[in-house]
Amino acid sequence: MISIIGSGRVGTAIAFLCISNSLDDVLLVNRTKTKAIGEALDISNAIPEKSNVSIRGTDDFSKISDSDIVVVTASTGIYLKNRTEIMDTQILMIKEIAKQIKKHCPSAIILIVSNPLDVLTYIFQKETQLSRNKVIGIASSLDSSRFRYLLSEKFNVKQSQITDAIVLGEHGDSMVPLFSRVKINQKNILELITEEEEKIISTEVQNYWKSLRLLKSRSQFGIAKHTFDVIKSIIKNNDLTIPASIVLNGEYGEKEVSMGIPVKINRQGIKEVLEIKLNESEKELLKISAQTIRNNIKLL
Ligand code: 2OP
Repeated sequence: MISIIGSGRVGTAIAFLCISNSLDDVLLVNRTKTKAIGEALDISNAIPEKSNVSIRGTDDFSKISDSDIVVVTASTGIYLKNRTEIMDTQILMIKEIAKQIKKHCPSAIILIVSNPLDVLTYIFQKETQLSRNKVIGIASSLDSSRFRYLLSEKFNVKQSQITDAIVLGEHGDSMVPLFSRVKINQKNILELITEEEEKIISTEVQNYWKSLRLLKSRSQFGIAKHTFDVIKSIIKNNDLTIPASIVLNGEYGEKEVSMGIPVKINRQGIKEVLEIKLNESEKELLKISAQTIRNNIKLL
């Protein structure tokens, strides 16, 4: 069973994908019980005819006890300028959720989607003391999609013509799009782009979510699909290599922080942390990103 904490736009979009693809039973958990039940009633109608999956809504945490996977999408409010704006209340919330998960389903794999993503992933792992391989923050794969999209627009090519566009580090202003690896039609992008253009694209990737705020209020489908892909890889035990946030233990020279780095995911959660080659300026930017997240953790 997949439990989804929070049945707002993101939680329900993830639930819809899981149910319409018959992945597994889903439980929506929300503070407002009627909202969870209502969303479940709606999404129930997307169950394929011959499928055995079901979806229910509740405000009762004890019902998550059979979960193999718990996805945390809950939010205590709206932030407009920065994902750390409502950090204090988000921290209180994640600590409460951590307590409930520890009590009811301590062997589940946990996917953190709420913001500030890296700080919450770190706090959750520290609070629960679950294996770091079972606490995965989903965001850098979304940021990587945005990077790929923006490059495809700039170079007027299809997204499929762009490979190895990866974003690492914080899901925030210090995120690090890695230009050195990107290829457009097999050709290294560094032969096609100036440093000035790199800076512009980096800023656009960082600010992508703000455009969504402006144009449609909240991001929803992109993050839902990336989270669904991770759930699917865990349930089907198919290796998936993406950048995701994990508490680091010396990888990339970092400790006492969670941030987006390339990982391999399967039924065990994070099966492997991958250390890829970065150039000197990327290493430097990643260090700054890790420090930015650590500074936020220290503020608590
Ligand atoms: C996003 O990047 C707001 O973190 C959310 O879309």
